[in-house]
Amino acid sequence: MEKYKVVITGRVLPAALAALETQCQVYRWEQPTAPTLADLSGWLKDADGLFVSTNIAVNEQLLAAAPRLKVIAQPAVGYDNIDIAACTSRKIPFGNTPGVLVETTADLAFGLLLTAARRIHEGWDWVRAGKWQPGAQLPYGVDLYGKTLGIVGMGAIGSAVARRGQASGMKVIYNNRTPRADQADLKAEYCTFDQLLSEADFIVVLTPLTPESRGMFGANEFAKMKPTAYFINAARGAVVDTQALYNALQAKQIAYAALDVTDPEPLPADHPLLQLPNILIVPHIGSATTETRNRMALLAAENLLLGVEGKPLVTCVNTEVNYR
Ligand code: 8YV
Repeated sequence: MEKYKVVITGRVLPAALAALETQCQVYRWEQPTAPTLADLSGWLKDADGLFVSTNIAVNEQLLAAAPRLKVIAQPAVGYDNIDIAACTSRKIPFGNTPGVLVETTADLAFGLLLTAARRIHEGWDWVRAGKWQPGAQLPYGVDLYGKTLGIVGMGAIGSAVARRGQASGMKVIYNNRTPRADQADLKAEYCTFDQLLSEADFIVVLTPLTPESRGMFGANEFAKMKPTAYFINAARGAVVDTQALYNALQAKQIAYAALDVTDPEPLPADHPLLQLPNILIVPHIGSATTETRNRMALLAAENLLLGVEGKPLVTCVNTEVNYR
């Protein structure tokens, strides 16, 4: 029996690769930089499946180069790089990996908040630099207890961050496209975006990147925040106007930022954000634990294998074209 042909856009964890290779002929981009469409088009022309392990734009142009494509899978919950409408009009189901990364990503988002608030990273730098001397004092951090945590984007990860905030004695408010009736047990209060901006001591952004959310944090929004506000972004860099964030931090219009995601990514080593004293940045590691990355890769591989066979994907975004 002829094997299904699958294109993988970059690195993939061994267990997922092994799963794919049981039933598929795999063509994998092995260079460290992301492939261009031209790099992949020779393989795409007779590919049955596309496994997007390195972030590339999946758009009409790419789909046109892949006339046989039956499924696309990506080991991530976010899919702002995928033109879902284009996939749907070609009747290609797209599978992401929600669920399996929720607690891990919430840990990182809340970890960033706690690290910034208590200056854990600065303390470590300080000790290592030999500054822990009699009489010397690292500048104080701020308490979480009794403060207001404002969550923008109350999906599964937002709810998991809310639980962490409540365990630390914080009041939780949130803004979402629609109030979440199922969040009653969390005792998180729905509020308008403007109210959240002006009332929260810590703002955690977990909203997906969409045309509506792109640049939703700009100069006007930072101006509405408290001068003591901490701004944490674990969503996508482009939800924020980077220049406006830089200006707000430099002018001390807000107190601190902690970012897992930036625009651009990767952040160049000479980027102005890195010169600021009141910022903490980590390199998009929200889901980056061994256990979670394995779960994500295996779920994406499962979706891919189901899709090439014309069977329903486990986690499909455009459910209207999922196989039945
Ligand atoms: C991914 C993420 O691992 O799931 C997401 O949307 O941002 C991360 O968990 C990252 O996009 C790399 O695939």
